[in-house]
Amino acid sequence: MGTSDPVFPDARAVARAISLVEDETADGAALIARIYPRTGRAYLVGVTGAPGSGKSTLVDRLTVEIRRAGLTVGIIAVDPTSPFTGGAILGDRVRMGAHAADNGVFIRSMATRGHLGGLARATSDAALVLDAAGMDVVIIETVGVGQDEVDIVRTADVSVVLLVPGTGDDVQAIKAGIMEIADIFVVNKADREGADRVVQSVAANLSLQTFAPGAWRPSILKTEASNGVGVDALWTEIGRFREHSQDRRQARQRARQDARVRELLAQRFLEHVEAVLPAGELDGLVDRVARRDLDPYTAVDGVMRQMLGQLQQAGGAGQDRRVRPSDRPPVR
Ligand SMILES: Nc1nc2c(ncn2[C@@H]2O[C@H](COP(=O)(O)OP(=O)(O)O)[C@@H](O)[C@H]2O)c(=O)[nH]1
Ligand SMILES: [Mg+2]
Repeated sequence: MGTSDPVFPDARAVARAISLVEDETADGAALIARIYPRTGRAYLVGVTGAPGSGKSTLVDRLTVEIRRAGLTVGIIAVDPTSPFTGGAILGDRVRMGAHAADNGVFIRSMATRGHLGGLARATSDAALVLDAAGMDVVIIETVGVGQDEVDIVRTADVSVVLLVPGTGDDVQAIKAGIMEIADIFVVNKADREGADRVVQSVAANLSLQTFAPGAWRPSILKTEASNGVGVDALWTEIGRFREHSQDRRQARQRARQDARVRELLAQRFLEHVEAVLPAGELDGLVDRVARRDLDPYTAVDGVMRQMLGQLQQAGGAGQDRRVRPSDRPPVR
């Protein structure tokens, strides 16, 4: 893995870098700034499914398949609840065991809580590190709950959604809005009773959707991850999707960055406000809003005006710095 790369001389350097960006330190931000120009090469695979659906097992098998194709693999597992891995740290060790002698594989578990800028931010920064470290494929494994996690998988280059028989998963997926984000459905544990029913119900649901001519129609595959059955077909299918979606990959990458830039802007602006407002002023505003003394919109507008006033002062005349209406991003 990127042994000639001075930023990441070894796996330990990669691990340290991920810790830096995970904790959202100033050093982490500086690191991202340094490595960003060399990112964008890795192919991002999002894998989601309920706890116990076999994500980790499947990802491990898929990794073997990808290594066989001569590519390097970075794995980010956002799933410390798995009974199989028994917690993040142990999970890393257990899983690294299978690929221990292979420096073309890097596995990292992410805590699901405690990220200042949110889980999606921490995960995509970790993915950038693995990308810059020269990983050809970066797999992000998440439990498909919560908007954060759905977002992570939705904006990957390819989204793989795992379903399993016997859990009403087919119905759940449709409810949770996961149908819309899947590029490839995988019915894992196909050795179990009812796999074909899941396939049929997903197919039935897809048949109700309309697809533009030439648009990708999500495929449905069956796997037995624990036996390695169907995993090669999944890798082939990911390749087929990659071919098919070459033009749209740029758009997805842009969507990923769009979310990141806006999120970061909102967060940094709030940090700025908290740093420059006199101590207690924001809390005072919140108190007034709580007392119904002031409505939240007026409160925020007031703060905005105060901040923009400061910016204009700092920028002197600042006329040419102002955003022209045509330069403004579309309102969302
Ligand atoms: N019967 C069967 N069990 C499987 C299959 N794939 C994974 N498992 C088992 O399901 C359990 C949960 O797997 P794991 O990969 O930890 O699921 P995760 O929580 O989604 O990451 C483990 O005991 C696996 O051995 C499969 O295809 N068939
Ligand atoms: Mg797991």
